[in-house]
Amino acid sequence: MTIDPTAPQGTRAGEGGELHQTVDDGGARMTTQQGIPVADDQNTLRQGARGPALMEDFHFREKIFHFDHERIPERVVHARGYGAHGFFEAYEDLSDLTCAHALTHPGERIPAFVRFSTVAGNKGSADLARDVRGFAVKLYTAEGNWDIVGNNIPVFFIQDAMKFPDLIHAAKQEPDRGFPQAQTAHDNFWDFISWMPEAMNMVMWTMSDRAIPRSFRFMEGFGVHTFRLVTAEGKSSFVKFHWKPKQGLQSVTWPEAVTINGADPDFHRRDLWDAINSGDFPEWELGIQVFDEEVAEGFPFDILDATKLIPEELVPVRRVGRLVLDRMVDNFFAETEQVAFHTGNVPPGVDFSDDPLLQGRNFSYLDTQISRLGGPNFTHLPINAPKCPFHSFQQDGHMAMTNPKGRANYEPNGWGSKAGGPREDPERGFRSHPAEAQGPRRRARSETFADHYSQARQFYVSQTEVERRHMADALVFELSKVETPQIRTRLLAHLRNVHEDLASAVGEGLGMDLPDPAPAARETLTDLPSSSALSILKNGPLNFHGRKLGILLADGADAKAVAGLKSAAEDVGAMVELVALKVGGVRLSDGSVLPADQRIDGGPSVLYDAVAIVLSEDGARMLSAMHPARVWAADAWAHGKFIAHSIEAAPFLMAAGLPDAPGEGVFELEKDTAPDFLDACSQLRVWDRAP
Ligand code: HDD
Repeated sequence: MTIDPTAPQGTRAGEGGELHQTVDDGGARMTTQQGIPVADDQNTLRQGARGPALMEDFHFREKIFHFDHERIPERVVHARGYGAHGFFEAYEDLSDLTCAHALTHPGERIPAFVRFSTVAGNKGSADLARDVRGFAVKLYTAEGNWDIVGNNIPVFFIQDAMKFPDLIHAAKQEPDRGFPQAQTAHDNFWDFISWMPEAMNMVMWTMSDRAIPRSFRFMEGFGVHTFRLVTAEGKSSFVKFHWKPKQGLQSVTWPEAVTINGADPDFHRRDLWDAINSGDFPEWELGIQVFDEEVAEGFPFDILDATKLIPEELVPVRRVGRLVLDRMVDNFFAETEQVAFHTGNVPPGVDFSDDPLLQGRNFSYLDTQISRLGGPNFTHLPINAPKCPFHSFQQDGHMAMTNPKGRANYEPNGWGSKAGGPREDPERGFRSHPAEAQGPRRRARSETFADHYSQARQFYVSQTEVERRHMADALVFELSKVETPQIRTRLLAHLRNVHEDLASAVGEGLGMDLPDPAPAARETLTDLPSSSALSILKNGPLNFHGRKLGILLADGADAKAVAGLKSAAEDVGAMVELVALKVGGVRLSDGSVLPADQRIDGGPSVLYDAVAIVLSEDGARMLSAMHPARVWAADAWAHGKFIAHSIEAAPFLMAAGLPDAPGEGVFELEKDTAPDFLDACSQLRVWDRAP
C-alpha cells in the first residue's frame, strides 16, 4: 500500500478532496481504524488457547468499543424512514414570482434527497401502520439547501407548535405500559383528540386510506404551511407547495395493511428499493398554489392555520417542475439516518409566513439534531452539506471536519479580501421579507382559527362512497380499541359536527347511542363544496405501470399461459412475482422448471395489486386441499382484486369460496387475453365486491 501524504484529512488515503459518505472497501486489506493491518479477525488475544483474554488486544477493544456505540438516538418523531436520491428540475422561469435559483433556471438538474417516513412508530416498526407519512425533500440548490419538510397530508392536527409535544406524547406508546407501538388506536391519543376539535380535519385524513398508502410512490406530498415566494425586487406572494405523483394515487385497505405488516413489515421500503433498482424511477411534479394577501382575506379560513388547506378549486395548482428519484443510497445509516431536514432551510426567494406551527418548527428542527447527531457540526456530514460553496465563521465543536485555513475567524476584520475570510453579499444574500406585524404581546389564538369542522366535513363529502365507508370503518376500529367509553362518546359528539352520516355509521359500528353534538367554538359552519382533489379513488393511476402482479402456480401449469402473462405484465411496466408451494419452483407443462419468488405463506395475495392463478387440473386439486392456498385466493377476491385464472383453476376458486359465476374483475385466460386483463387491472379494485 502506498502512503499519500497529500490526501486531505477526513478521507481515506488516496480518495481525492471531496466529501465522502461511503467508501468502497471491497478486496482491500483489513486494518484497524488507525490503519494497522489486521492478521486475525476471528480470535481474541489469549494467554494460552483456553486462557484469559489480554487487555493489550487493541484490535478487539477497538472493535467492541465501536460496536458498543453504533446506535444514535432515533428521531423523536418520524423515526422510521426510507430515503432516495434524485433531482429536481423546473419547467419554467418563475422570476415573476421568486428569485429562488431552483425555480428560475428551467432544465437545470438540482440534486435532491427525499426521506419518506411514518410518524409515530419507532425505527423498527412496520411500514403499514395507520399513520401520516413524512415527505421530506432536500434540494441542494446553487444558493444553499432548500428543505420542504412535508407530509402526505396537506393539513395538520394542531395550530400552534406549543401543542406538538402533547400531540406526540399522546400518539406514541403510553408511558406506563410502553405500548401500543406505531398506532393511534389507544386511549391517550383519542383522549387528547377529543379535547382538540382543531384536529378534526386532520383526523378525517388519517382515518381515510391516505394513512395506509400502497407505496411511497403512489402518494402526494404537501408543504402544508403557507410560505412566501419573493422576487428579486422584493415582491412577495403566498404559496402552498404540492408534490403530485405521476404514478397516480393508491392505497391498500385496512385488513390488507394488517396482514402486510406481518407478511412484509418493510413493504414500502422494499417497493421503493425494487422500483428504483429496476430503473422504474418515481416522479412527482412540484405544484404551487400562489395567491396574494387580498385573495387570502376572501377565504372563509385563515391561511396561517395549518389545520386548513386551500381547495384546488379556489386556487388551482400550477405544475412548475418535476422531482425524480433515480438512485438508492449506498449506505442507509450515512444517508437516510444522518440526513437532517429543517423547515428553516430556505434559499433567497423563499420565505416564511407567520403560521405559528411553522414558526415553532423553525426552532425544533435545528435543535433536535444536537441530541440526534451529537453536535453542531452535523452540517459537515456529506448528506447534509450543501453542494454549492459554503463559507462561514462558525468554528470548532465535536467532529469538525471542514475547517477554514488562516487567521481570520471573525468579522469585520482588516485582513484584506483574501485573508479576511468570507464576506456578506448584500445583493444576493438572504433577506427576510419586511412583513409588518402589530398587536399586543399575549398568548392568544386568533378568532380566524376557530372553525374546526367545515373542512373536515368538506373532506368527508368529497370522498366516494367506498372511501366514506373506509373512514367510518377506521374510526370504528380505532375507537373500539379505546377502553374508556367517555372518550368514545366525546369523539362521537365531534363527529356529529362533521357529518351526521359519519357519526351514525361510527355510532352504529361501536354499538353506542349518539351524544349531543359538541359545542362548536364558532357557531356557523360553512358548507364547503366537495373537491375531487381530496379523493384517492378519483385520482388513481391511468394504467397498471409500476404495480405488481402475483401469479400462483403449481406443478403442471401451462407454460405458454405463464409466459404470456409475464410478458404482457412487463409490457405495461408492471412487476411480476411467482408464488408456489416451494421456492425451488414448479415444473411447467413443457417440462421446464420455473423458480418461484415466494413460498405461498411468505407471499400472501395482499402483497399484490392483482393476481393470476395458473393451474393444471392436478394442480387445482392439490391446492384445493391446502388452507394457505385457499386463503390466498379468497383474500384476493375479498379485497376486490382483479383475478385472472386458467380454466383448470376454476374448481380451486370454488373450493376457496368464490361464487360459481365470479363476475366482474375475474378473467378466464383461455377467453380473455393477458393484455385485456392487465388493461382492466388499471382500475385496481372491484369495490362492489369488497365487503
Ligand atoms: Fe416535524 C421530523 C413533517 C410539525 C418537530 N417532521 C419531521 C419529519 C417530517 C416532518 C417529514 C421527518 C424529517 C426526516 O425525514 O428526517 N412536522 C412535519 C409536518 C409538520 C410537522 C408536515 C406540520 C405541518 N414537527 C412539527 C412540529 C414540530 C416538529 C410542530 C415541533 C414544534 N419534526 C420535528 C422534529 C423532527 C421532525 C422533532 C424529528 C426529527 C427531526 O425533526 O429531524 O424536530
